[in-house]
Amino acid sequence: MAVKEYLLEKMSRGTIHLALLDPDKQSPADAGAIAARMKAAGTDAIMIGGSTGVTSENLGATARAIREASGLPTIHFPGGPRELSPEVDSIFFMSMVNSRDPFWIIRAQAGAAAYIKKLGVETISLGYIIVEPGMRVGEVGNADPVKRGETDKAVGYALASEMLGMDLVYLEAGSGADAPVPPEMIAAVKKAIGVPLIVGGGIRTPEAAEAARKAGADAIVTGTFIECCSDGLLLKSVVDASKGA
Ligand code: 1GP
Repeated sequence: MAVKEYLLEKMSRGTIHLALLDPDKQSPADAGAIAARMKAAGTDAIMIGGSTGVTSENLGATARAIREASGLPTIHFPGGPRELSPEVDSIFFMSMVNSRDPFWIIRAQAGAAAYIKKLGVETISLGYIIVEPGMRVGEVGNADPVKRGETDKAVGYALASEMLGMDLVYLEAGSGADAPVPPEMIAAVKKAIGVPLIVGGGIRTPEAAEAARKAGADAIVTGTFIECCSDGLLLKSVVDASKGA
């Protein structure tokens, strides 16, 4: 089954959990071990990416190790147009819709599209909205972050993404954010759009995951937490809270 159909089918039955691994932060073998641990904890797919230090080589090697160790679908979460690999099952073909720089809105994608088509990697389109604090990805992407109280602005970007034809919308507080996207913002965006909503950034407790799920997130992403924590029960508690299990 194509990854998009796999995700849509799962999300039609409830909130899913996505684990994010940065290929620049550990060896492919270690990434494989983490992916296997996350599969045991109940995660649904593995996103692979980071804002800096990702190359086609470490991306490809990491994707291969994750596939072999866990069998979970891999989704490339690109930090730029140069790191591409045929080893991933799919790619979030994303636009940072609130970037100040046209490069991150459409030019990077235009530069990479023909090569991605040649590689034959499945693309899943995504409107990527940076919410403050935005962290490193907000800086790298020259974002004009949506402030935590600017719910209407988040709704506008999300709805515009859907109207432009995006398969998914992602509300991103940034990796390592001290506070995740506010539940009120998640709820308002979820109410406004018809496509699934991904939420990530700063989610590292069962309480935060549960708050995002109850507010209406269709997919919850955790990155930093799964890279730091090797306690299977703790990992499962966050995955379970994400999925309402
Ligand atoms: C970043 O939303 C993801 O793109 C994950 O953030 O590392 O804070 O879990 P964390």
